[in-house]
Amino acid sequence: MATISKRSARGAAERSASPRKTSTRKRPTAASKIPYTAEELLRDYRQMLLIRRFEEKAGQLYGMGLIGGFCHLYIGQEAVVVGLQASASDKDTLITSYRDHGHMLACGMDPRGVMAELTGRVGGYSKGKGGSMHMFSREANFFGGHGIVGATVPLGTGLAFSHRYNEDGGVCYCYFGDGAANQGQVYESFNMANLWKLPVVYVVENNMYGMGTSLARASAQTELYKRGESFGIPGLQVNGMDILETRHAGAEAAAHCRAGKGPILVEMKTYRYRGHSMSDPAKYRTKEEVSKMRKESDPIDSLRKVLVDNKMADEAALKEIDREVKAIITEAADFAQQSPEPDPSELYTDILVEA
Ligand SMILES: Cc1ncc(C[n+]2csc(CCOP(=O)(O)OP(=O)(O)O)c2C)c(N)n1
Ligand SMILES: [Mg+2]
Repeated sequence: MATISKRSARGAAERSASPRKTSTRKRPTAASKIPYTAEELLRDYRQMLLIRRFEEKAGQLYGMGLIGGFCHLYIGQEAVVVGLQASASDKDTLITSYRDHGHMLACGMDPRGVMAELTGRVGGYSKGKGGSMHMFSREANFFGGHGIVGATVPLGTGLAFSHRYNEDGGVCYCYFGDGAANQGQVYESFNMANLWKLPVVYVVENNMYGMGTSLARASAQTELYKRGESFGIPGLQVNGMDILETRHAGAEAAAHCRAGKGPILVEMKTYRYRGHSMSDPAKYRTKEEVSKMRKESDPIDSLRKVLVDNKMADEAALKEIDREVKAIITEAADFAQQSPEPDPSELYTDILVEA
């Protein structure tokens, strides 16, 4: 099987002489030494590209007035969820915020159902009644899609409790943002999670901004991977723009939880290229900042280079993947426009009315 490069025998001896313990630390950037097969990395490439093209299409449909309400795009952050999902099992659960389209696709949800929900059509995951921030799939173990900032942390901790209580071997991947990281409910959850040794990977997607406020302006402590320390939760800081790093961190985090060691906190340093939502005037950062990130750190371009440089795929094979992904997205967009709008009688179904 093709690998990027093999770890040296000397390196292996050194590692076994000093056994690694999981503690709060920055992950060293040693991506080129991590072996993955061409098959694994091509899967990552395809997944990241699927998310990128899906989001670009959603942005277009929003611009055409076919998607209403809020729409938060994940463009730039693709390596985070794709790398972590590489270690997930079919028993594991995932919960995230409103910036959720990429997570749904990475969980294996159908792009047609997600896109049709965005356009408010019956073929959508919530029959066109939920929209971007309110989707769910029991089959894919995707538990939303939540508009309330920070709420995914106690909810995800509850999912982890159910894994432990039911002894089903599952792990919950619980995502939240750098802005959410300052909420009190996050720390109440951390306390319980480590007290009860719950199998939860807390993933803080640090994209440097909460709406228009930078992390530095909002946080007294900006090294978010350290936020679990006072509860005894180990933390990892990871380059979330590099799929090799996110994959490796995902494997380590999943192994930690599956070994019964309780929660782990993974800070993914990442970046969103688009605004907070489609209506963001983006006055809080410069165009140069965005274009520098796109040019120097794009996760898809970087992986493409790794694949070509290491002869794991040629340009023709990558072009074929681009073509396949484009066809899937075109089909999803067609489906989302052709699916009918919900019947007005649907206003009275799937809702809880308290007398
Ligand atoms: C409890 C709550 N407070 C405020 C808001 C408004 N709000 C929506 S998104 C957001 C920023 C959150 O930023 P972050 O957690 O960094 O996530 P990102 O949008 O960067 O993915 C805020 C304040 C909300 N939805 N819920
Ligand atoms: Mg943020």
